[in-house]
Amino acid sequence: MSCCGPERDTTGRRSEGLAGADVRTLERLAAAANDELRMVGLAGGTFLMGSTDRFAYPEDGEGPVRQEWVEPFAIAPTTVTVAEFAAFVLDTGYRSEAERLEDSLVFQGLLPARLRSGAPAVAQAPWWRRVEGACWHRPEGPGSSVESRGAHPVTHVSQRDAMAYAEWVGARLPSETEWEFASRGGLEQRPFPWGAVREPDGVPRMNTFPGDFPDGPTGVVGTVPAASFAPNAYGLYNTTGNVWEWTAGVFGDTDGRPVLRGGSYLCHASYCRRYRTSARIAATADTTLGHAGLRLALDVG
Ligand SMILES: [Ca+2]
Repeated sequence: MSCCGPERDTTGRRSEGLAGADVRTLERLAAAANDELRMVGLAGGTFLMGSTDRFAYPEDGEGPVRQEWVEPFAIAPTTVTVAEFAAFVLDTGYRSEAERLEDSLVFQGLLPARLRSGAPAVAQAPWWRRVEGACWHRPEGPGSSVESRGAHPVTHVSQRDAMAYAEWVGARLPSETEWEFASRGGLEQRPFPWGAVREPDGVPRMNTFPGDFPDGPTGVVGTVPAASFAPNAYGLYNTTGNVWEWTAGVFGDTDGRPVLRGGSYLCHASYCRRYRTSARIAATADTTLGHAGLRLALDVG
């Protein structure tokens, strides 16, 4: 288990549904969502995938560096937003995995004290709490709301939820190779989508954890709008930081769990350097997390 990706414990859960959702808020968000599929077309080609530099985690399978080929494809400039996911759910009645299984994993620093004390910690990553009722429209559990977060990435979606959304749209998840090709933005063997330096001129280029992880944040912790910060040279926003992104890839030859890429608002230089173009984690397809969402891809030609 990775520090960033605890997984679902699936013993004895029932399903419930959209009960308790603030449907009017979701309708308002959905009405404001983009209803056209925005995609960036990429020509594909060869590139050097992976990393063995000093930032890389060999145990994650970031290396070896190898030449890979990608066919032309298209990928979304941003992750899917809360508003876009709301449109999907209202159109289809889709019940997300976190709603069916009745809980999801939330970073403890986002929880009010009354919820934090009652939410079990994940053994190997105790800053993650299993919160009953947490889901994409209640990201911090009962009493929380996405009212002001329509433009933020949807979170608490499993890979299955991500695939269901993609199917509704007529798109798909990117392969891991496509994701990395797109995140690198044409740069060769650079850890960040903009280059070699994490914060050029001391200015943050992505949404990561501010201050000391996990208990000493010096700023706001959590998602920011999906189109925050400058995009990379291909026009993609927030591939690194903000939320992890489900891909269609699997972690390894003997580990069939799906791969997530890009790191999140919980990454921090002092603790977890997985906010890089080559970083990867795995989680079971039914895992839902408060720092994981999705980005769509599409075949072209
Ligand atoms: Ca990301």
